[in-house]
Amino acid sequence: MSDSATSENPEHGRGGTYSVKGKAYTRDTRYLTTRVTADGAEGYPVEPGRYRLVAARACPWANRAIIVRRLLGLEDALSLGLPGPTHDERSWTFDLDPDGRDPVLGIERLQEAYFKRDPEYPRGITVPAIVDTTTGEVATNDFAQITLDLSTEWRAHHRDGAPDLLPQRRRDELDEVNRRVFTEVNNGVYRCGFAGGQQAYDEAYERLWTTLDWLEERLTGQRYLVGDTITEADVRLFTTLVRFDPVYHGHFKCNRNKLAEMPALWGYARDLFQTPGFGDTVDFAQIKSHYYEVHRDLNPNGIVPLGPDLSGWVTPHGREALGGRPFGDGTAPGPVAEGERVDPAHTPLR
Ligand SMILES: N[C@@H](CCC(=O)N[C@@H](CS)C(=O)NCC(=O)O)C(=O)O
Repeated sequence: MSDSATSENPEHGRGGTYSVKGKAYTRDTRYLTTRVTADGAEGYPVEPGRYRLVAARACPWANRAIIVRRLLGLEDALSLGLPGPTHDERSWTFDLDPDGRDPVLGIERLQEAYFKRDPEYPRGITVPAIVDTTTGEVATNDFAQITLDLSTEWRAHHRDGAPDLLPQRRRDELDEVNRRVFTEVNNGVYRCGFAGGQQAYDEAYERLWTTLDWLEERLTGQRYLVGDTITEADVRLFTTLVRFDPVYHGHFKCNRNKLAEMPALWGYARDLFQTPGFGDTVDFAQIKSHYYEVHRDLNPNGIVPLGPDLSGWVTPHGREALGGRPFGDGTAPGPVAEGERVDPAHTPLR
């Protein structure tokens, strides 16, 4: 199954993050699939300054887009709107912005941009979403396609030295790894967390750990997931790994091991975390606040745990010994753009 496949599963609700008693969790993968493309064939031509990426730091799917935008140096071409970490059943809100409004879109709730696109929009008001600032409407919320298009359709606006996150000669392997990582890991942790019964949970847990063991083995001998440079596959795995011990291990019951007990995966995750463009997008406080406060069906009193200790994220990982060229023929991104820095109290990076 493609990770942007259409599904007509009647159990899908708004956004898809909920459990149904006795049932396996299924993700709603019906999106606004119009794309922002260089030729504008779908009504949304790439134009620097025209679109706003709305991407909560808390959300793993949105975090992908924030990382790719930064690695490719698209900050000036595509602005970034950051809703706060929590949302109610109606929508994500811009509660971190002055007056509770996104300074570019002028809206309080992301829902307003979805309703501009379709006043009857029936599904989840999800991040990431790319909003057309000329109309105020959501152009796309197809998270899997968004990052691929940032690499390909937005190429003319990449920074000098932007890495090739989708190397053509490795494309088949990349797609295969991405497919497995999506179904078994990115979505696999949700399948554990939102399982509606013991059997569904047991099956989800087995599937998750089968693939985490496969990844542990694969990453023991190689620095990155596909080839010897950072690719889209690393971005996709990283956003799940960085949430693993703070959230998925406890809240989603993915608790055979902590990430920190898987030597290759832990080294790999720390290596990426310490690479410009990865850890500097991660806000651990917002991540914890989102999951523990929003999923009241799993955590009725909304208590946000104080742990775990995050200091390990900045310890030496030794992965350089495996070789690899992080940015291939490109270069690391420069400092984080003004106004986009993660609150220093929410990260161990200094
Ligand atoms: N919509 C996509 C990915 C994006 C997504 O789920 N984002 C979550 C936050 S991590 C969201 O916006 N949820 C709001 C909702 O479900 O109403 C999916 O469910 O596969």
